Amino acid sequence: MPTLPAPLPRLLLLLLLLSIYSPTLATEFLFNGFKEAANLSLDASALITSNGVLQLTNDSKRQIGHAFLSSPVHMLHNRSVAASFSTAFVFDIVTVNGSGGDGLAFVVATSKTLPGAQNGQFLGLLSTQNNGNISNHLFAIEFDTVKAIGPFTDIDENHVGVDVNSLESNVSKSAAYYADGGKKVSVDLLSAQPIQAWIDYNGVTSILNVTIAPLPLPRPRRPLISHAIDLSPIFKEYMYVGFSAATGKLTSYHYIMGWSFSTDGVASSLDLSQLPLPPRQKEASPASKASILKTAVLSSIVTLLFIVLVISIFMYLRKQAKLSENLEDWESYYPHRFPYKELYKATKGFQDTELLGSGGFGQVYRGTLRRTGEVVAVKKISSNSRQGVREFIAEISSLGRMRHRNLVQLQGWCKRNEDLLLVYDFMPNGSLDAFLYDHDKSQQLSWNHRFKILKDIAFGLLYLHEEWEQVVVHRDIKSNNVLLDADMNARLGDFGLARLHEHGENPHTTHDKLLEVVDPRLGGLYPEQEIKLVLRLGLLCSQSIPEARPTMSQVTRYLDGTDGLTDDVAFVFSEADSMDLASRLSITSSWSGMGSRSLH
Ligand SMILES: *[C@@H]1O[C@H](CO)[C@@H](O)[C@H](O)[C@H]1NC(C)=O
Ligand SMILES: *[C@@H]1O[C@H](CO)[C@@H](O)[C@H](O)[C@H]1NC(C)=O
Ligand SMILES: *[C@@H]1O[C@H](CO)[C@@H](O)[C@H](O)[C@H]1NC(C)=O
Ligand SMILES: *[C@@H]1O[C@H](CO)[C@@H](O)[C@H](O)[C@H]1NC(C)=O
Ligand SMILES: *[C@@H]1O[C@H](CO)[C@@H](O)[C@H](O)[C@H]1NC(C)=O
Ligand SMILES: *[C@@H]1O[C@H](CO)[C@@H](O)[C@H](O)[C@H]1NC(C)=O
Ligand SMILES: *[C@H]1O[C@@H](CO)[C@H](O)[C@@H](O)[C@@H]1NC(C)=O
Repeated sequence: MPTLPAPLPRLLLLLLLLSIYSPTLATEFLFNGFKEAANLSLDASALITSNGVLQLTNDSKRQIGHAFLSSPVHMLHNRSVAASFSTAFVFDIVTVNGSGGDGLAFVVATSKTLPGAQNGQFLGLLSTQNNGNISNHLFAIEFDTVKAIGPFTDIDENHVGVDVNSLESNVSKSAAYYADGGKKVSVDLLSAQPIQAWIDYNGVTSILNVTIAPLPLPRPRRPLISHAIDLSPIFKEYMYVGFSAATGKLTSYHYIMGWSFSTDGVASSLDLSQLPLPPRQKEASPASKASILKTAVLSSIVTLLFIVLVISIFMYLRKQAKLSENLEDWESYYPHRFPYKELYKATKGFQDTELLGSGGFGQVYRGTLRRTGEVVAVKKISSNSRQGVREFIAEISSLGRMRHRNLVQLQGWCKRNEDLLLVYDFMPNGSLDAFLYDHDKSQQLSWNHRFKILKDIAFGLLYLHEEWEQVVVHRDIKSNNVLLDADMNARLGDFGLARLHEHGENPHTTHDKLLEVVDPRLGGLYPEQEIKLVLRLGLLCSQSIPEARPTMSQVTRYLDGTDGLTDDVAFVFSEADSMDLASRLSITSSWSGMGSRSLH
């Protein structure tokens, strides 16, 4: 019987034993994106996006996201010595809502779910219950974007730390890398730019190195953290490797785009060109939509305010330009000139509400002078002829010196482009025509009043014709040029304007409407002698030949009874005139005649 050679079963046994204790226990993997990685265990808010990005948290508050390699990794050799390991990964922290929180960590732990772990500053790793307990067997490299202040303390709100069983880091450094020249360059974890991290541990020398650099920089030679630490008491034989992230009151999206790991030498380099990009604002949450809306509304308001401001400035400048004085040289030589701005303000911008009336020469506005509070009447004359304005102003400014109780006092003048503005004392009782033709008011006007008004006007004309230093011809005496002051004294207005009108057509020199010879509204209540006097005087002043008319001093003497006007006075009328005698007897035409006496 042949027998099997003895060495064969022993060899088989040896091969079997070798296969059990062989170094095939080493783990090595490379994920350039997580599209095909069915080997990750995701927990809580963690998910893989459609394009293969591992999203640990979204930007909702108080979340935890865990992602661990499904199968455990052998981390302790000979049941006592921590295995060397090397890992590299690319992460991206994207903050939508303002300041980000809380952070993410690379974790080596005994559990894939880390039960009881808290969000916020605990990063989904530990809790107040077990923080610092040596039975945790937890190792983590934290990338922390919030500065914790109790129950453990962080150095700042942008750091990398080494954690053993506790969030109180054994060592932590502000996020940075060493450039080749040795210069330390800080890295903003919340920059929303992808950052690569390298973690290397040598189980023989017990040196742990942590290095970071923003993409696409190559691995810096000098690590940010190089720390001697024996992980043998921390690790158990089999551990889970993966990531944890959490949000608190502050939030961020925490993304991992690629991950390489090895317990057998240096981890393979990630192929940066293959890494998926995290979704940008495309996946905007309702919250961020709200903030985009808020920004839009805010910027609209700011834009609107800006436009309003620009328009206001424009309007202001335009108004200033409108009100600015543009004086011709000669204007400043003449006295009694008002600035246009003052009159513009006094009349509220020549508003219709301030319009007192309009007549042949232009509109009259009520105005209140800001300086004195005095009420004035501003006559706005739109002169259609520029020539003669200077001469007119020369005359007008001298009229400003006239003072007579039966003249409406001229306070001053202002020239504005084509417009001439004359400022007069305000006459509270308005013009005589209103009294004559307004039925209610005419009742108040007794014969005595009327006779007094006649005498007042006669004295006003006497002053213009004979008492003032130069002869001023009115030429437009009519009831709407006779104004009544507060005490019902009659005052003559518009004197001196006739010259201005020589250049243009006088649109309203009317011979107003014929009155009955005696106004029936007087109801027969008048002294016959006075009526006769006035009628005769009217006829006298209307005679065709000016020389035959009485002078104003004679007229006033007749009126106040100093001279008697006899019944047998002879009138000189042309044939045409005599046909129209009735109209000459009206009071208005008698005033017109009075005004024309000194034409010769
Ligand atoms: C993932 O799981 C599959 C099937 O279980 C296995 O073939 C593959 O090696 C695993 N990959 C890693 C990296 O563990
Ligand atoms: C974030 O994830 C959590 C957990 O999956 C979910 O309840 C929440 O609605 C998500 N928030 C947003 C804004 O997507
Ligand atoms: C994000 O901001 C919005 C608007 O300020 C707020 O309503 C929402 O709660 C914030 N979300 C988080 C997770 O902080
Ligand atoms: C494990 O123990 C054996 C025997 O004691 C030793 O030869 C070997 O080097 C150890 N391995 C490690 C990784 O320490
Ligand atoms: C540490 O955790 C263990 C296991 O949960 C527990 O029995 C022990 O009391 C804890 N120690 C402290 C100091 O909390
Ligand atoms: C850690 O960094 C130091 C300094 O650059 C280096 O000498 C050492 O080899 C590194 N160790 C590992 C495990 O990468
Ligand atoms: C971190 O290292 C571990 C293992 O060496 C120690 O047990 C801890 O006390 C230490 N923690 C800190 C905060 O230094």
